[in-house]
Amino acid sequence: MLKIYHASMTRSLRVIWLCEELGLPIEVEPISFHPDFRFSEEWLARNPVGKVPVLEDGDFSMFESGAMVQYVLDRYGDGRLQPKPGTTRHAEYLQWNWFAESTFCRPLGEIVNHRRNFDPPFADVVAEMVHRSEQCLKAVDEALSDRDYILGEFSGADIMLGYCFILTENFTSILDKGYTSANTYWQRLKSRPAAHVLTRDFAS
Ligand SMILES: N[C@@H](CCC(=O)N[C@@H](CS)C(=O)NCC(=O)O)C(=O)O
Repeated sequence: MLKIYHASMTRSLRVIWLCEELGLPIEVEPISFHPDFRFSEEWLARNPVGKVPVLEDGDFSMFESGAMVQYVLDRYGDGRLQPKPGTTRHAEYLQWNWFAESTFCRPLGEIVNHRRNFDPPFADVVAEMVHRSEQCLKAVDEALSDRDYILGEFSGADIMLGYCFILTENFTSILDKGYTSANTYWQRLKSRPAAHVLTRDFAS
């Protein structure tokens, strides 16, 4: 059975949500997000930079949430939730996956890190990262002007983007600045039956 090491509000939610969408059984192992644990020898052996999440499939262990989503889909998805590899549709799917983690989540992650590590956070840095996040939100909003999901039909790319919206909603107020298509999309994602796992408390 797939085992996902999970800390509240972290990118492990992507894998948990994906498995719920696919109806795959999964063991969720709640872990401490405290640096003492994340930089312990035990955790660094699983994630060499002390980050969350980690996925195990039997003896195999991996880090990087986007790679996990792709692995689960390729291995257990039976062609669901992603276009056929090698097609331009699949290229579009990859584009949004990478956009989600390396372009949209990047400034959002810096906002989170600054709030956690600096008291007070560097206001100019946070403002710049909010601005960068808003550029990404605008791009998603525009792409969604004629569709319900980022590729038209729901796919793994929506799960990748969905995590960006969790951070956007919790750590910025840019969703309040309009962006109707993006706001409607986020409500649509959250109302999917499988998305109940996003608010589940796995620690108890
Ligand atoms: N690209 C990585 C990012 C992992 C990441 O930044 N995880 C966050 C939690 S969602 C974390 O562990 N942050 C701690 C830190 O950066 O100090 C992935 O997708 O797994």
